[in-house]
Amino acid sequence: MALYLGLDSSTQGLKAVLIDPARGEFVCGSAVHFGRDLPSYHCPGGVLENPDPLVKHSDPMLWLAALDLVLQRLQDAGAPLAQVAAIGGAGQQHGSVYLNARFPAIVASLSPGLDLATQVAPALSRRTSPIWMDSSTGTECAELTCAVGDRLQVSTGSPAIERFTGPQIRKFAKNEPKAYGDTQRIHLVSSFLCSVLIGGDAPIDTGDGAGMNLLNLGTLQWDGEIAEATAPGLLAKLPRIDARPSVTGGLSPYFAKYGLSAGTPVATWTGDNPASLVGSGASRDDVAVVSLGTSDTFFAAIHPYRVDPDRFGHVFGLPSGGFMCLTCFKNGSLARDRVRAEAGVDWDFFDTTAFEKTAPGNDRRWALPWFEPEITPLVTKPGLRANFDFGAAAPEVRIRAVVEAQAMTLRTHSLWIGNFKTLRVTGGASQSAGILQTLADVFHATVETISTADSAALGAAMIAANAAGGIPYEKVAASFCPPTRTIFPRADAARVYSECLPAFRHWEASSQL
Ligand code: XUL
Repeated sequence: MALYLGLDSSTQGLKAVLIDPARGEFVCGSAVHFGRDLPSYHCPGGVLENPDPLVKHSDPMLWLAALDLVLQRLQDAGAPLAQVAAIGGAGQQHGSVYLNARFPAIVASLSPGLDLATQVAPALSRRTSPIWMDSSTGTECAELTCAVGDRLQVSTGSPAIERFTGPQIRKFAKNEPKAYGDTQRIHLVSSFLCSVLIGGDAPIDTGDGAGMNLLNLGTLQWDGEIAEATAPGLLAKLPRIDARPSVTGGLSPYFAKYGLSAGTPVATWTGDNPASLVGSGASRDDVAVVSLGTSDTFFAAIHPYRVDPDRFGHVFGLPSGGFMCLTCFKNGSLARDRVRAEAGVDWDFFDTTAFEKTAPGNDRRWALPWFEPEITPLVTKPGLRANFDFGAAAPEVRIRAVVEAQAMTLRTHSLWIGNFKTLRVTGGASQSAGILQTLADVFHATVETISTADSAALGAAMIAANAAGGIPYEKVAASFCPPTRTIFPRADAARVYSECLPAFRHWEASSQL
């Protein structure tokens, strides 16, 4: 029996799923929550505290501690890890790990008697990792735009973006030149964890690599001119590119302590969004995915290659071939949770009761929960925006105002990707009946969910099955991603939203400052 293990190192935790493609069955899964399970790293929500709301870093050793713990949990639960035929993985996008000259020797000789974090810590040339939530590189983005011009977006799929790795590296090289000089290798979260698994230097795939403002999507290689404009000597510090995830190495003997076999093929890791597209069974270009996690993202496979005229969205490589477009919203599940908690209600109320007690359109009361500086649209001064007295309103009015506004902002900023008749909704909030119906009505589209909300971990397992087992994506998707729920748009509600969209867009634009 050949089983495939998929891992997803996301913002708030690490998830694992084990699948059996021959039987079309999920075997088991496990998860680690960074804040609850590893409190000694002081990263509740996956982020270190910082007085500057624009700076968001995490501790890369936390991700390694979580890798040890999730494998330990799988072993303790009796998961048949000896039957794992290959491992795949996904990581939160854009986050970067800075490593010194000792990294290759350290990962090549990991001792099973010690944990990963203790052994790998001396290989860091920068103790913390900027992650995708960081918006502190406005100056560096302006400098890169000035140096490279419009070619940056045309060649890399995105204009200079604050959270993207290139501007982050530029800021580090400018502010800490000595530590930058000591850095021999800069990995993404995905390629860092993959390197530790194989005990070597893993490549970066084009799905995650395109989130760096450094990869030329025409050649599928690093763009030397852009790399040099970003930071001196950067090209030599970047791993190689794997144009399409393939088997990149064998599992380090360190992991035999969890019952996995040394030498098990490991596929090149990718970003959580490209993996999620694969794991949602949406590699076709007539289906878009709405992923409702720490970030809310809207993405779809695209043909032919095109970039966002409004300069918010991105183009990434797609692990199953070709390209995908994506628009990302920073205030996703954490913002919804804060609105729920401040309204003093439970999730049943948020997901269902609030929508039974109010009507679609909410009398045009909208609220955008920009508690953190927002990415789409660009908002640097955080704070909730509402066009009514939010604090004085009933919980159900506040909740509908937030859910409808989030659905309308998703619609507004995804139009460049296309007008889709089918949306696959994934991520934690895909369990919410109120959110699903609102998305169906606002997009005037059929909304589908699949059996797992962990589509990135599933996608990672599917990538491993394809890369190592040669199993076609369509075949695994047919077993693991059929729709389990279908929600249809309601004509009356869809009309209400179509009528208020122009006014909403006007209000959203005027609320950015
Ligand atoms: C995508 C993005 C986020 C992260 C975290 O561009 O920044 O979705 O991948 O999930």
